[in-house]
Amino acid sequence: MAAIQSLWNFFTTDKRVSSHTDSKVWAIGDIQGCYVAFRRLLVKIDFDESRDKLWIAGDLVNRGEGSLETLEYLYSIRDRVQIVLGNHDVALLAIYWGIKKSNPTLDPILESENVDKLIEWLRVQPFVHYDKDLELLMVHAGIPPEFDIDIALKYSKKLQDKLSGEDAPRWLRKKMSIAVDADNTKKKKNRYAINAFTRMRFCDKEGELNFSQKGAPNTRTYGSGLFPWFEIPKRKKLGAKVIFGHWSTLGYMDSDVAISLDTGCVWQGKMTAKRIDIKGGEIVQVDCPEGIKA
Ligand SMILES: [Mn+2]
Repeated sequence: MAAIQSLWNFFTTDKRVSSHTDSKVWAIGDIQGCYVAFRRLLVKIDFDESRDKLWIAGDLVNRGEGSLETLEYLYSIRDRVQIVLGNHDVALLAIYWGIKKSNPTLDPILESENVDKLIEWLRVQPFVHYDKDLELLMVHAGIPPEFDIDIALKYSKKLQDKLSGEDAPRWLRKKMSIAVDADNTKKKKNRYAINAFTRMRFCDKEGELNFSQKGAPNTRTYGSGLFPWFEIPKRKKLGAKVIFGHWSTLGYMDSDVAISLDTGCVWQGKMTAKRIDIKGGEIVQVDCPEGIKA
């Protein structure tokens, strides 16, 4: 019996490990502190911390109960993780620097003995990540229609330098003192770039950001002249597919130009992982019962 049992173990548990000899890269959308679902998703994709890589499309924290645990875990495997900053991650920096008020899901981070270490890691992360070999760009919300890859990376670097620098608290306070929907017409400026990278959903046909709509694109939004940022007719050809999150009402989408990964985990939806190191990589999802009722 014991022999049969060990044979059974070999074909069940061990087989999974032995079949996983190649290094995989997975992209995951907004975690928003849904730590339990996140770890369950990593089990489901058989994530190997010593070999595989994760791309996380921003909004690591806030709203979900496990924001501190999420940040601590990602920090612990930081060599295997590529992240970009989302609006909630920038908000955490603003709270840490006393620019914004905290909330009960972020308080545990601020009260943690590791807070300085975690914030130092977070503040030096980029807004846009580009992998030439995979022909993929990752950003939290989107790439503005008039940006090509070089301009997007240039602005990502400028913003990253600002948040990494000594003057970061003062710089961010100034950026946050202006309403997000005010004065987004001054293109190719830092504020325009940070709003586009971290908050954009719709633009008009000229590519001006519009923050009045948060739902999925529908006949009404198209009828009022608004397009999802990735469908603006005159947008620059990037030569790379854009992986993004932020838009939970859009849900999972894989088009010629972009892959949308925020499937509303924190709103009791799903958390999605997409394998990106091969063409047509699989999609794996878990439910998120710990999320908030929308
Ligand atoms: Mn977001």
